[in-house]
Amino acid sequence: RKLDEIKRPIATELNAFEKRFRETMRSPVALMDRITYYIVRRKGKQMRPMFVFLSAKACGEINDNSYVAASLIEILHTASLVHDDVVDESYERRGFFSINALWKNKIAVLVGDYFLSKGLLVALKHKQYRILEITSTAVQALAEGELLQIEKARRLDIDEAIYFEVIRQKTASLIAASTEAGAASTTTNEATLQLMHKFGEKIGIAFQIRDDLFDFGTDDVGKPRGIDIKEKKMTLPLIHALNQADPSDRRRIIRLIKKYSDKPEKVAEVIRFVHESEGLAYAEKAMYRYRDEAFELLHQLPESPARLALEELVNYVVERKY
Ligand code: 2DE
Ligand code: MG
Ligand code: MG
Ligand code: MG
Ligand code: MG
Repeated sequence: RKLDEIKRPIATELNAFEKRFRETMRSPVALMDRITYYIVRRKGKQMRPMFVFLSAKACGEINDNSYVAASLIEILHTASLVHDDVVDESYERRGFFSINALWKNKIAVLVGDYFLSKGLLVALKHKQYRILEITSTAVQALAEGELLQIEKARRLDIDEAIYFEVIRQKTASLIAASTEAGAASTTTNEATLQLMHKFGEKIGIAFQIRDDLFDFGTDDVGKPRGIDIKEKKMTLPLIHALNQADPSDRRRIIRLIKKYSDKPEKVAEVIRFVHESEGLAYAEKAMYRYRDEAFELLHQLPESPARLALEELVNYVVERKY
């Protein structure tokens, strides 16, 4: 099903959220306001607010605190992407120029800092300490994941275990915080919160595996290919392909990534190598395993329209084309 249909049980809330979010983000500093406007106009698919509200609804009645959770998550997500593009020296985001591309690193760093503090203050203002704890824990994991990734990318010594650790921290932690914080806005049952955290973590891992598959252009539409290889980012399809290769192929491919990852024809050769191995099928299988584990957790909640929509959102995450 399409995203709009999945949104249906929370359509009113999402619309109200968007308005509130724009208000929250206002700043007396004109430059800040201009950049915020630029970002808000190019918003993504709003998957994280969807996870927050659907999780809230699947565990209780949506209330003001659900909006606090959604705002906080969306602000932190935005901050993390602004900083991520600085870290990755990436000049494009969602098909548009990134903040660092338009305003340079100095400003992008400050914008990210501003959003981060703004987000934390939203939770404090409403005295939502549990939600503040959940999200702050996620931000810490984001930064740790990024650092771990950089540390390992330098030596290309990423094995499967490290790969999963990196994506658990840099991507899954924030989706886990979305489902958990959403739930925390409507229930205080710690067992449920733990369940919703694990549920989000499984989705997040599946989400990142799908994203990493895009880089090899398994589907004809969507994202540009080979960016991760260019950045020497070792992702699951490649890691598996290298594990299966004989030593001479392995050395040849590693050398290409190490020395020639700025040459498009060499990147294409690495992509071809992964296509000719079992790398893509292997990563897809892993992704579906995480999806199934997410479903198993979700099915411990009582049946409801929100639970059903969450299930469809999970399917959307793994089947999406961009
Ligand atoms: C995206 O990974 C991961 C983003 C996490 C970034 C977190 C940082 C810590 P990708 P894409 C920088 C700072 C956090 C704050 C300020 C809240 O693989 O392809 O680079 O979307 O993803 O660029
Ligand atoms: Mg990036
Ligand atoms: Mg990054
Ligand atoms: Mg990517
Ligand atoms: Mg991405």
